[in-house]
Amino acid sequence: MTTAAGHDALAIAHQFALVGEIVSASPYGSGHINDTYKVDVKPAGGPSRFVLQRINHNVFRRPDELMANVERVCAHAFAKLKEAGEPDAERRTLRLIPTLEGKAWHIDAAGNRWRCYHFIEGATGHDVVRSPEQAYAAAKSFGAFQSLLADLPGGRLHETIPDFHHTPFRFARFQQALAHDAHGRAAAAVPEIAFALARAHEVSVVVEALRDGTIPERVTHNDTKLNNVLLDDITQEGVCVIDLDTVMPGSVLYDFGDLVRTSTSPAAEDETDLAKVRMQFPMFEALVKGYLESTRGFLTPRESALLPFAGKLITFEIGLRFLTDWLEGDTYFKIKRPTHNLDRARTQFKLVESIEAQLPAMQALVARV
Ligand code: ADP
Ligand code: GN1
Ligand code: MG
Repeated sequence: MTTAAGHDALAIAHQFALVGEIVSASPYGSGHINDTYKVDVKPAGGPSRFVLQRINHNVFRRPDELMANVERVCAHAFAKLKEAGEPDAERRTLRLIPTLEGKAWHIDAAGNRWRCYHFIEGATGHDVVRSPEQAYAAAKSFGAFQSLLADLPGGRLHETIPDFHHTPFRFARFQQALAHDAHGRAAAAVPEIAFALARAHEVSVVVEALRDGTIPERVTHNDTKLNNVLLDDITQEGVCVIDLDTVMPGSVLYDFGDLVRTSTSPAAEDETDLAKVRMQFPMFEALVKGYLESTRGFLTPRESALLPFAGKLITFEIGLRFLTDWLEGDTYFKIKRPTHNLDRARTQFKLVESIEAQLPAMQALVARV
């Protein structure tokens, strides 16, 4: 079967070393970047579901380097969990299924890169946070993930998207898009553009701290939105961090910042009723608690002090990226309606406002704990 995206995922699934009869491959999940399919296999004694993904090579220009990173990260995380005697290690980290040729990824006739993972059963990625327990679990999991990768052997990981969280570069790109206004859309986003321009002076804080060495570079996830960690369906505990495409050198502030963006508001990322969008303090408290629990061993005082600001910065940065994509004609993020990217930008900026209003209280909380 060929999907709307034009790929015969079922045929591709047959390129992987799956035990049993492959019965279907259907679109799955709500990611904005890759094409994800759930593959069902008629059990022949083994696992019966898998995740098949086509890497979006317009976004990830060097997919082979990306897969080399993913292979290293998965192998290291799994080995460490096993070594630590984790009984549920098979569910706690992504594991690649090799191709029939024994490779970690498959290249199809059109040059697309495909990979296949074990399906993490009994756990779900949530688009919207429902309870402080979920926020706590997500932050604890991403912190534990950073901790697990702190001793990754084999040298620096590839930068799968160079300057991914370089907020000043993101800002410059936005200014370029605005100057060109190639699709005549700027007129429809006057307040959002003014909002962005008014915050130019804050965009350099984290990249400058990295540059002058006041905070360290670490191996970070860089895309820690809530739905990139699967939570146990029964206990709500964090089970497995997924979406490893952007695992690369970065700052822990990028990871904590995106947790604030995606795990404190009761509204979806693309909510159009802005009255529903706000930073809920109990969720932030839960994030801080969970995150510090798993990172206390290595986090520096300067990193801790910047956690609240990181929430504001990364929410602003992603809002800026949505607004830029809107101005550039929706070439990057998948959209489901014409104003989707503009709606997403508005939601992010509303959340930035809410964070700004509570920043002193957020900083006081972090200083206290
Ligand atoms: P994207 O980069 O497009 O966000 P993801 O890697 O996050 O792609 O995958 C998209 C969705 O597929 C996830 O949000 C999650 O719901 C689901 N998913 C991905 N990998 C697995 C897995 N190994 N087991 C179960 N579900 C998965
Ligand atoms: C994308 O892949 P996904 O959907 O988890 C994006 C993130 C954004 C996010 C916004 C590689 O994440 O940077 O923060 O959308 N990933 C990439 O929802 O650009
Ligand atoms: Mg994802």
